[in-house]
Amino acid sequence: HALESDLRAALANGELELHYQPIVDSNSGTVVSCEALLRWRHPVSGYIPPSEFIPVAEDTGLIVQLGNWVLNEACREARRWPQSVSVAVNMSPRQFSDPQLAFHVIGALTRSGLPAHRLELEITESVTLGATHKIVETIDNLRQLGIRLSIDDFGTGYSSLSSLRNFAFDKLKIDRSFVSDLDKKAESTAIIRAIVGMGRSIGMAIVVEGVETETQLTILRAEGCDLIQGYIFSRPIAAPQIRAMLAAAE
Ligand code: G
Ligand code: G
Ligand code: MN
Ligand code: NA
Repeated sequence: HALESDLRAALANGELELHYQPIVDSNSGTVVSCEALLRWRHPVSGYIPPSEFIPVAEDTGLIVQLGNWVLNEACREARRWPQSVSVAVNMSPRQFSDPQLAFHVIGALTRSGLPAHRLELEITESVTLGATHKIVETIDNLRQLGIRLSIDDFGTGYSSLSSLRNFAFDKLKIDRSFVSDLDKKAESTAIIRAIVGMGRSIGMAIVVEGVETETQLTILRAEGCDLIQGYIFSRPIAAPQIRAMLAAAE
């Protein structure tokens, strides 16, 4: 694959960057965490979205190296934020087949000095689906260290009910597809209400992604959604900007 060698070069040449999007307490407006999102500026092709290169990285196995870079970079950045703010890192299924995963995560925490409770790992059902005994054990070990676990894109089929039975998640992130028609379809509100009720009853905090309008925010607050992520507060922004935003809010 042509992108594969370019991606290797990108890792070596520092073409990759993490941007961060705040996740905000829906009542107080306080930023509680920021999600790290990969950005790649290719020297010839320009911006390449993660939806294009993450699958290539997964297919070629490069995701392990890439994922470790993300872990290290995200922890190092978060160490500079106020202590009340955590960092959320997206994890690919392939990273969980790496027997060294726990070792890499602990390494990123140790090198950065970030306490474990300020690192959240976001996983989709594709991680939990074929989960072997070994993967379940790895996830348990990570949680015992104090690392938080979120189930991402909940409701899409990549993350759904069966995962909740076998894994203890701290947070449930409702996929943004449920938000876009919130002000038009009563069904969407009913679905969100049901997810919030279920999440609550098994002790998970609820994050809603993709919130763009005041109307959506008002409905979500009324439904008891704790945490909001979306353009209404901020798009994903570069590290210096997120640092400034967090410092200004302190
Ligand atoms: O910002 P947005 O278009 O940027 O992100 C698109 C998708 O790429 C998201 O679904 C997200 O989960 C995925 N993604 C972004 N950064 C990372 C990363 O560091 N690791 C993995 N595995 N996926 C990522
Ligand atoms: O990992 P995940 O699929 O959850 O990544 C979040 C994705 O959602 C990223 O691509 C991010 O840029 C995108 N996103 C975050 N907030 C909004 C929003 O308010 N509207 C839209 N359309 N996309 C968003
Ligand atoms: Mn995510
Ligand atoms: Na998502």
